[in-house]
This record gives sequence, structure tokens and C-alpha cells, in this order.
Amino acid sequence: MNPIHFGATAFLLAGLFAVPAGFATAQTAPEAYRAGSIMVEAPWSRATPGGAKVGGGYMRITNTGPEPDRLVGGSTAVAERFEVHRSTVADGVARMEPVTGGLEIAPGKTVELKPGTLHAMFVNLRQALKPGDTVKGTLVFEKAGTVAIEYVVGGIGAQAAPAHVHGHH
Ligand SMILES: [Cu+2]
Repeated sequence: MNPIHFGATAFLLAGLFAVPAGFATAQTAPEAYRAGSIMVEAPWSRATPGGAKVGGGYMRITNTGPEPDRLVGGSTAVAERFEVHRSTVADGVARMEPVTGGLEIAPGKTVELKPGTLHAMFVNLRQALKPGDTVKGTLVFEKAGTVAIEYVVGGIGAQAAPAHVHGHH
């Protein structure tokens, strides 16, 4: 191999390995799930104090297609019901209410479910959620259908996904 070719090969290999390195720690929990035009990234949840009846679910949902879609339901292995809520603060009081009629994911847009705003709510928890746990669940979209996902559980009060589901941030 002459020096020029060797140099080019080394450069290509460096390029190939540079990208996966950022994802190396994400392998225990695949961070993106796809169904049709819908992509769900980095689902995570928060540890719950003993006796808690609800848990939160957070993720990014992107619609890569030309048509709007709606998140119309879902489930988890740990709770009786799955709801989508919106949190608001009015006069210093935090409230949340169910999003009715499905959560629209407009074409080409990403909707982020995160603490303090839109979130999934696991209602009537059957067990406490502990940091490091994974929780299996489904999301149901009007057009894309059912997507099986897995939430990674972060600490109580966490405001962002556990580090190992961030990957490309
Ligand atoms: Cu809620």
C-alpha cells in the first residue's frame, strides 16, 4: 500500500469510528424507534417516591412524513392507564390536564414531551419506578399505528433524560 492510499484509508476509518463513539453508551436502550413516518427518541421516566400513583413519561416525537399524525393512546407495563397531559402554571399553581383528541405531530415537526409541559402520564402505577429501571410501553398513533418503546428511568425530580439515553446531544 502506498503512503497516499494508506493515509486515505486511515482517514476513512477515523470517520467511521467517530460517529458510533457518541452512541456507544446508548446500546442498552435503543434510543430511536420508528413506525411509518413517526420517530420516537430517547423515552425516559423518573423514579417515583413510594406510594406514588402516577409516573411521567418524556420523549421526542418527530413526524418525518408529509401528513399530520396524532398520538392517540398508549400503555406501559407498570400502570393501569396511559394519558397525555399538559402542565401549566397559573397564579403560581401548577396544574395539568389531559390533552384531548390526541396530540398532533405536524409534518416535519418534533414535539418534545418533557417535565413542566407536555408529558405522558402513567396513571395508577402498580409499582415504584427506580433509577436505572427500564419500562416497556407502547404509543399508539392514528396513522403510524402502535410503536413499542422502552423508557429509561432517571432519578426522582430529574429534569432531563439519564445521560446514557442522550447519545447525540
Ligand atoms: Cu400529568
